[in-house]
Amino acid sequence: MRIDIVSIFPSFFDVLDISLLGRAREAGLIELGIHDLRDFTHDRHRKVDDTPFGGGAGMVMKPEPWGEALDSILDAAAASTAEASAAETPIIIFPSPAGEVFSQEMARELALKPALAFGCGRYEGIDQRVYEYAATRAEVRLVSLGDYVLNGGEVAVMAMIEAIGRLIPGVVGNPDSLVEESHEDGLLEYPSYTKPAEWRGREVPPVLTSGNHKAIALWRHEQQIERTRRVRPDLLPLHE
Ligand code: 6GU
Repeated sequence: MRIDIVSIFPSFFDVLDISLLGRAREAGLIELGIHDLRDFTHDRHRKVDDTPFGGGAGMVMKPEPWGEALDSILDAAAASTAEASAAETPIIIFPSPAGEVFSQEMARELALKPALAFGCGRYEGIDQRVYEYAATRAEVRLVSLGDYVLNGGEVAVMAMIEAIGRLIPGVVGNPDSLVEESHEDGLLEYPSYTKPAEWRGREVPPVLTSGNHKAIALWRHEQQIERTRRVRPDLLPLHE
């Protein structure tokens, strides 16, 4: 998968060099392009924001640098896949608290795409015409992490890339480890234990050391239901 990111803090994404996603990049499973929005300005101060028309607090990101940044990414994608036409056109994702809420289901859907491009806004947002222009060239989605406010899209994009990246085939070494996790089956995950069987006076639930695989599977499922009912009852109607 090809992933492009536009941000005024490109070094924020240096951490993608390490850990699981760093290895996936070395293995050629993920190709990453990080772009500094200020490289698409032409003034001495590399200005990317301005005051809002109509007044109000805060600054709005100017459309011109965004237009050039998006053109650069989309033109490069088109050139590299001239024969495959629209197949490799990235889905453009703008992290935004005003977007649809990110989910495991969305991560699964996006992990199947050949290319994604993330546009990280700062300040009070990006000039609305940028979203409209982007939508003339590609599929555009506004995506939120949840009902709280971050200063900019960078942290949200990091979270999305980690959730999506680990679902790309080959990125996680043992794919079995992907299935028994919170949210994969719509429930929270069951509690896990490892050795020693007793630690600081606390014993592992006896069923786990019984060797009875059917009883273990049943116990784990009951734990999932109980935990989900207690912490996230909103998830349960799917299962009852
Ligand atoms: Cl995606 N961006 C910002 N700025 N704030 C958020 C968010 C995104 N998701 C939740 N809060």
